[in-house]
Amino acid sequence: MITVFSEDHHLRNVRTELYGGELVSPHECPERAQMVLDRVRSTGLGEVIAPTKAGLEAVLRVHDRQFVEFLAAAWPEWVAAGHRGEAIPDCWPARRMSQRCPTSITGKLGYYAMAGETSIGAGTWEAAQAAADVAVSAAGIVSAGARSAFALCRPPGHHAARDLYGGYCFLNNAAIAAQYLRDRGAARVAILDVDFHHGNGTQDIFYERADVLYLSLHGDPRDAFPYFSGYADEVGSGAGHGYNGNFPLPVGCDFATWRTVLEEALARVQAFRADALVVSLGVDTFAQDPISFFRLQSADFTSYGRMIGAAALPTLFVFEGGYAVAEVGINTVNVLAGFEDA
Ligand code: FKS
Ligand code: ZN
Repeated sequence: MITVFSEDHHLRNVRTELYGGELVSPHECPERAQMVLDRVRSTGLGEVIAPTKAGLEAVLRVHDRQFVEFLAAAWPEWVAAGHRGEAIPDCWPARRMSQRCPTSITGKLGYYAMAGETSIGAGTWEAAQAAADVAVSAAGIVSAGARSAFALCRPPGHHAARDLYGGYCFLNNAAIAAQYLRDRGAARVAILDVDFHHGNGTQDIFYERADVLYLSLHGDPRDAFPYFSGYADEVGSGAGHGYNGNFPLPVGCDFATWRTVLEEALARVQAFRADALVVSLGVDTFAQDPISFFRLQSADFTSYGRMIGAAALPTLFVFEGGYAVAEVGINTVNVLAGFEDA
């Protein structure tokens, strides 16, 4: 399987994440991608190639232009406002407040953020663009006929909606890739989100559409980020009714339970008769993950990679979360190796 990777992910290297009332060193750090790349190489998964710089065309198929312009200008505007720290929102358009976008950069941050932990710094926008390029290039490989490809991108994407960033995400790499596959001729694309967290952004982007099926296994939003999305009764609306499937799972969920639910999700992918599958591949379901509460072991990642492989669809893996840095490469590549083994 070809891996697409850009060194430009290093440009996303902020110092702060708002966590537990403190500014901590971010869980979503450059070492994560390095660990996965090292494991891709040491296991001989396949060739590693750089993306082609695609520009914003594919991004704008999914994201609002004003949102993209906001992301591109956020750091310079924050610096110009004279702030010393990294850019973090501190006021949101909550219930019964105006939903107009302010002129002030602090106001804009609140307008476009779905969460407050994710600092913006120098290079954040450039890295987010590189991640989208990685996803688009990898989607191009699948749409050209490859059985699979791996988009090793960071920052991750599945919390980013048409006009929202947060949860470590800026551009929705998986959604951009899925739309790209649609635009290149796949009539039906399924997105299977196995990250521990619900991909609220991906759900939102495709919520009213029947051509892209979104299915997600994740920590129950009553207990887990993003808290306000991911309930089982969110099934899609309008033409998209029935084309969104959420499987919220409880604290301590082990592989025996998780794999049964994955079987159910894969059966829905088959019933949908998908032409291509995009997997939002986060490995924060791992028992030792520092911010999550499922109990998968490293060998379980190989097992479920085989299950995904057995679906026998052209498959694009898009890297998302996973914060047990020492094992993030092992667990991620276990999924890919299991897939190839199927
Ligand atoms: C819990 C705090 C949660 C934010 C967690 C973000 C998770 C990001 C992710 C992604 F794939 F996008 F990277 N803070 N008390 O893993 O879903
Ligand atoms: Zn996650």
